[in-house]
Amino acid sequence: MKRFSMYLTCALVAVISMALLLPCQSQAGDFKKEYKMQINVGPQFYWGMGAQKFVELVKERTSGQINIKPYWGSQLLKGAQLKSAQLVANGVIDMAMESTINISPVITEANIFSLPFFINNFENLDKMEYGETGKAIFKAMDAKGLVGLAWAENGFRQVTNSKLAIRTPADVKGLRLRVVGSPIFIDTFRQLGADPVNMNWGDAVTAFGQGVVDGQENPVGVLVPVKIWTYHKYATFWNYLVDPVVFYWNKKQWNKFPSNIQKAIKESAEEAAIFEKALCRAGLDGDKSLNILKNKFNHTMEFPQPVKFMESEGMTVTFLSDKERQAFIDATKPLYQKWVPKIGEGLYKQALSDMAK
Ligand code: X2X
Repeated sequence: MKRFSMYLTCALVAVISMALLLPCQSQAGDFKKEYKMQINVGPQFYWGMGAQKFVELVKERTSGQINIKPYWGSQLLKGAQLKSAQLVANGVIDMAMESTINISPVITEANIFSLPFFINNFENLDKMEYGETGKAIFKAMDAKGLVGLAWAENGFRQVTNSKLAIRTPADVKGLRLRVVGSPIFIDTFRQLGADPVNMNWGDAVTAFGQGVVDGQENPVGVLVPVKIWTYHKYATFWNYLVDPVVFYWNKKQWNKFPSNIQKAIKESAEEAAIFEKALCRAGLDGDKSLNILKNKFNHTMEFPQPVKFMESEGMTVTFLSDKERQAFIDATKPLYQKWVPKIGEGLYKQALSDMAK
């Protein structure tokens, strides 16, 4: 009798353990049924379209063995976008496709892209990402338990507001602007005399609608899908800084993947990144990105000329002259004293040397 109840207990334990394990293990036993992907925006954004492309490519190239599910709008973080790297590093979330701004609380080096008026154009950005700077940032990520896979993009961030066409630092004074809760953004806008309000993206759009803030800053890949003209009449294209988007995976989990799976996922990330970058740059770099989309991905942009499109929706789009831009450069220069040491003098020099190549 005693032995029988022991068998029964063992059998029960076995059945319960299997029931607990089954939902997350595949038939092969090696892979999860679903890998969770963190992403701060929704599928309608260019960044979201890139995530979608990645998921499809991975599925195809791993013959359905790796299934990634995007959790849009930072659902897994209850909207707290700045926690993405922390939760992927500790394995609560498997992987992410996230902005360098959103990983900056864990990867301080990622603030190199947020130094105001440091990187002026796509060419400089590419030189950094594909050069030593990109490698150094992936190394810093690795040390925190994150494997960087590829560089995608959110884009050069432009400022929009409902009050006036910004041309000078004086125009920004007193403006209540929504920014991401990353300290370098608060510092930059305080330095300019604005009144920055830190808010998660998930709350920001509601805040625009209610007029709680006068303005915000984001790249066209966000401005167009969110129909920013519904809230703000003025946009100033000042390319003041850029946020790349990085595909990254929890390191412990990554290291357990067989090398053919690693290769398939990495190549998918690289290809999705090319697609997504082209979406974000379309109409901003002559025909270059539009041609990549057409020839390589057979994709036609709904709005191939984002600036013209914003104007056709009633926005006043202002481009700064070199002299006007210089006034902003001068006004924000003191921030370098505080932020370059935090980012790392070495990385800063590395970035300058990449850009000079
Ligand atoms: O929060 C933002 O402004 C956004 C959507 O651009 C990022 O996730 C950095």
